[in-house]
Amino acid sequence: MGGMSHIRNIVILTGAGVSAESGIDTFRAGANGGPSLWEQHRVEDVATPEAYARDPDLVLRFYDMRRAAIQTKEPNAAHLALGRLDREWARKTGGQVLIVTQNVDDLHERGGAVDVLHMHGEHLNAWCAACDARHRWTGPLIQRPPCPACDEAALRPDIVWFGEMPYRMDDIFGALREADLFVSIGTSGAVYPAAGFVRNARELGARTLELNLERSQGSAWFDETRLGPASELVPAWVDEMLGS
Ligand code: BJW
Repeated sequence: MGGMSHIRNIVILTGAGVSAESGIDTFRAGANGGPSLWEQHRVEDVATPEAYARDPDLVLRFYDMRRAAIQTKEPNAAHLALGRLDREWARKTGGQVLIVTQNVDDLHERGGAVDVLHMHGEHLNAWCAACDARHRWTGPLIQRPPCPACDEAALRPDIVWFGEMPYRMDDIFGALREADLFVSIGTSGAVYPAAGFVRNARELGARTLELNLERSQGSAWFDETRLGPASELVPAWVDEMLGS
């Protein structure tokens, strides 16, 4: 990429493709993003407030299973490279890196990243619908444990479902306004508002780069696209950025 020396502030958007090589399934399979199935249910039918109201046991069972599964997974070379960039970029350039992830696993943190914004929530949090408290939570929720703060049995996964407002949108747009470079890694561009960030970033004057196994739905909005597995593309790009 030319003009690298002008780049100070970087916003990185990550999606399920970054964690795929750690053994965590992506949401949409195939080139045109057909939905993946879980026990005959599309993710669009489990990850909604309506599904939770209709059949809470089904939804809690789904998230209990996935909360347990991520704790058996390890960060891969892409997470480790992004962690290195996050720790070293400010010292090297005086600029800032913000990792905005749609992922609800904790592999960026375990890969050494410091500044991670989880716009779709986190598997390892429970949120109390009665008192609004959040608690780090590694065990199951299906037995309706009481909230440690208010004692109500109203804990739900701290996950942003379809129709709910993603977290910290003001912080994300603040960072996009300051960004010189926007990089999208391993996301299909199927889910809004994240899918629109490339357009927003571009209109706000940032260069835009996509790293993905195959082109995303918003691919035409990127100045540059590199195709391949994240575990190879991301370390190579981070080496370029850090000049190492
Ligand atoms: C690799 C790789 C490798 C594989 N290396 N790459 C009509 C039009 C526009 C919007 C809407 C609409 N109808 C409804 C909406 C809104 C809706 C939406 O977008 N729906 C779409 C289905 C159309 N969005 C919402 O409801 C959001 N809220 C909202 O909009 O509030 C109002 C609002 C508006 C404006 C501003 C602010 C607020 C909430 C969305 C919540 C999403 N939640 C989920 C589930 C939670 C997590 C969980 O249950 O575990 O989040 S859905 C699911 O999709 C998950 C993901 O974060 C998200 C994105 O998926 P992602 O990460 O892109 O994964 P995949 O599987 O789609 O793609 C994987 C990619 O990796 C592919 O590209 C592969 O090529 C690649 N890959 N292996 C590199 N080794």
